[in-house]
Amino acid sequence: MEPEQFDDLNAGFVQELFAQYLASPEAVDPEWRALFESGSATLVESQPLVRRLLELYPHALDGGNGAPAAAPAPAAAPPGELLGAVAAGMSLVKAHRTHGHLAARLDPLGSEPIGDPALDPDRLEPRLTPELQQQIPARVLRLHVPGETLADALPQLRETYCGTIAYEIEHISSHEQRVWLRNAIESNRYRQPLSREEQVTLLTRLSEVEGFERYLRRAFLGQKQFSIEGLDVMVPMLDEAFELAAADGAREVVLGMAHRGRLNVLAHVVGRPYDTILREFEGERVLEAVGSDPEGGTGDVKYHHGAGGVRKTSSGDVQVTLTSNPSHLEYVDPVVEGQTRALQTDHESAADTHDPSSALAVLIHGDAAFPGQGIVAETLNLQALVGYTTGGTLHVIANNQVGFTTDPEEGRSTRYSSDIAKGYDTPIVHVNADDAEAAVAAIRLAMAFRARFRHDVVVDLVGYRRFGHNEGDEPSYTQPLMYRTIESHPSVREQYARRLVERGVVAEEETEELVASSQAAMREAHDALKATFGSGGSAGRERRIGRGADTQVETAVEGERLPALNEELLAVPEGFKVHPKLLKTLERRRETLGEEGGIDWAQAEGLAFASLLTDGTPIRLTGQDTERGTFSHRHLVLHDHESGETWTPIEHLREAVAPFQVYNSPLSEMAALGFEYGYSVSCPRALVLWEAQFGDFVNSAQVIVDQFIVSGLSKWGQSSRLTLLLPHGYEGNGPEHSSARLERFMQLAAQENIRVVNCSTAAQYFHVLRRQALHAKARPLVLLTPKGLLRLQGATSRLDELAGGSFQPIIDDPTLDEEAKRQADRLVLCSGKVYYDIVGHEAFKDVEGVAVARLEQLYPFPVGVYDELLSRYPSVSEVIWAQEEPQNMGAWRATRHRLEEGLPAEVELRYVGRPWRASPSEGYPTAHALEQDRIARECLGAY
Ligand SMILES: Cc1ncc(C[n+]2csc(CCOP(=O)(O)OP(=O)(O)O)c2C)c(N)n1
Repeated sequence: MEPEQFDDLNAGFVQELFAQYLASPEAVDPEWRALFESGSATLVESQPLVRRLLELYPHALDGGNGAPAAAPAPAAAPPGELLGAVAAGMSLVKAHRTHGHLAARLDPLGSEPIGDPALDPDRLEPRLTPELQQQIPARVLRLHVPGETLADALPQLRETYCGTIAYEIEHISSHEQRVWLRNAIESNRYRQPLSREEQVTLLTRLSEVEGFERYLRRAFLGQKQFSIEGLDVMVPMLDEAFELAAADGAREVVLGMAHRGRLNVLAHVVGRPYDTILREFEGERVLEAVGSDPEGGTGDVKYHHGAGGVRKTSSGDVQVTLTSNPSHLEYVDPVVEGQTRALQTDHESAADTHDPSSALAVLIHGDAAFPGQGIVAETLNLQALVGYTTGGTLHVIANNQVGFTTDPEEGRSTRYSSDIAKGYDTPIVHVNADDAEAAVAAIRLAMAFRARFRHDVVVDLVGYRRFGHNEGDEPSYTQPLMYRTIESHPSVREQYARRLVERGVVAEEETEELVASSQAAMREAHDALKATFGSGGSAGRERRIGRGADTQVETAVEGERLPALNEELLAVPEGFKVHPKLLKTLERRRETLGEEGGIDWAQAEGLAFASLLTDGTPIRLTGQDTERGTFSHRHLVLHDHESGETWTPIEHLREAVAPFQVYNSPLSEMAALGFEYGYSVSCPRALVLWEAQFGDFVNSAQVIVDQFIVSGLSKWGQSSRLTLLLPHGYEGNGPEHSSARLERFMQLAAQENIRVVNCSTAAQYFHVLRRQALHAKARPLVLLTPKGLLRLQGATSRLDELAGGSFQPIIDDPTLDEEAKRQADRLVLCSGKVYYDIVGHEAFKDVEGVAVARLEQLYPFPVGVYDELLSRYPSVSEVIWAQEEPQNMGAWRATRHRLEEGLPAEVELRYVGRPWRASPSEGYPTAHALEQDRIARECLGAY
């Protein structure tokens, strides 16, 4: 019942009931009790209404039935005043829950919290004097902190909400979650005192963390280590999180983080041996990498490398993966999510099942990067989407209150670094990094919330940065006051040691020994490592990037399988009503298997997918509007025309032995692509495809392309068979819907890091998809896909072209016989849709001596097949490279040397295409048509 409805009721009656409720909540009918209790928050907001009730019935509570005589009042306040006081008390409770964080002691460096007047009982109306507070029963306020009256409870409430932990939970739209959180927070369920053993373990861990950093700093003066100091407690927090994740059923944890504290996390959380880390400081790995091996990977700096390790927990072993990441802050976030999702998914059966408890994603963010980088918001937006959820990510903001040299006031428009997460219904726990036990408690609450609601949660760990941004920086140039404070500020280890000594848990000398032994462990590992120097080295060599001729991949699918699969792809349950217009289109997919052919792109794609699923390749396809297809061609997911129910035939193949996932993605490129990259890395045998709405939009994900997809192999030895479907082609739709920026991928292609394909028939598409899934060597594939060609009759194929044959890197001119080829004077080579513009031109039929071939695989350039092609054309005097992109774009500049290399000296190589342009294409359809016409005529020599 809404509070507004009070007006419609007999207010006197309500008031009487309320008085009864105050005296003894159980005495009131449950329905009314529920009303008062649910109204407790709204009552606070509607104090004027309570006041109005009192104005209307000033004496209603004076004596008689239901007078609040049972209130434990030392000197009972007049009932009217008490009612107002209860409302004010509720206000106070609500203020603590909502704004308590403003008064919390979160800053280890001691800055004063700003506080909030709503937290002050003296500033409420009526003023909540201690006497009044004593008359307000705590349970009426629905408090979970201990105490009989508000007077008893208020200090606890303050300590709970305004101590070294603070909470932001009241923005959450789920009532259930808010109630759960209030209860968990106020009852201190996750903030119980640590046992002696736990306290000693915590101190030991802090000693190891500090010892590690100190040793490195002394041994490798000035080398970058991006010390964790000031946020040391992050390591025991992660320990706790992994322990709790394991207890919740996790067998995998995927961790993403930037430079800050990474080495410490590698050593202590992932379990990378000290000597491996020390070796990198000694420069060993670098020397080997640079060596004499031209095909070696480039490697990466030590604080970008990923690593894996097995952690023992009391609930069993957990595989921990720290994901490799580039310098670009936060871009690893969606990658981690994709990896985690892949690990949570069962790829061994056709049913697409996903168990969020089986793997945990943990993201550690910088306090400047979290609000500053848009990829964070894109990633947060994935959390509850059915195709993307990982059952809640644990976010920890490693908040050292500075970003390089930038102060928070310069770096964000919000009070907290974490504020953006509030928009995603995420609870936020702020904690002072100098209170080690509180930090562990924050993790306990966060992990319990994740386990209960499978939802993201943020822990904002507020600490400081003991040194400069890196070890070469002098921080007091830019933050002089802060660093004056930090200079004399004891470490969290020192503070906790003192606390434990005071509590009598450990002796002073023991705390010293803990530090000494952690330093000794480092020294021992270092000495042992040094002893190996000059002995030929025990370290393994850097990886070589595997190269060599493409192995042949069998992609044909024998006779009967495709028609059978085709039938299944058209099957819907009894009574399911496909849209009548669509039904006609789909039914044509039966006829196309006949002699006449006509298998188009979408049908070829469906058959490629279906055949792979029945052979055991898991498939995941995502992108904006991908279920239907931007160009309304795919229709993998059907919608009942009357009920709106959906049916996805490809998910129901009788003989499928691997799952198929298809999801419309959110309107994101960066996070959406990063997610799929991560998925493909963690499940390398799956065919993972991401489709851009138009190819142009892939540059919204440029960092993922540059920093992960094309260079991950070279930097980190990380391979993937991720496939990018990028609609590309000049069809007069203007500068933005024409180009997938092929030139970018061509520029980024080297050392066989990726494959770039622009195929021109449905059968080629079928074979290249299957090749991509089945190829022994996993590499990302950039596949330019068509728009107009999706339905062009000339680009369709016959069943026998799918059932036989394989992907052709070059398609020779199909209109000429061998003799005509021998006689040809000019060979035009092009790629993709422009082929149809050239051979479809009105002048084509009258042209003689011109052959038109298609380069279907742009990278790796098919050197041998190109040589064979040229050998069939001994008479050509010129070879034309034709493209519809401008000369500074498309494949020309990255392919030219390959084309020239194969040509005899007397044969000229000529460019035909758009001239150098700042923008990919004309804005006006007429101008476009003129350009296409010119390109075709120039190729054909028909002016
Ligand atoms: C996308 C991106 N832009 C700029 C940088 C350069 N950079 C490296 S660290 C840093 C400051 C990061 O501050 P914060 O997120 O608070 O993390 P901290 O270093 O303080 O732990 C900047 C700007 C970067 N690495 N990535």
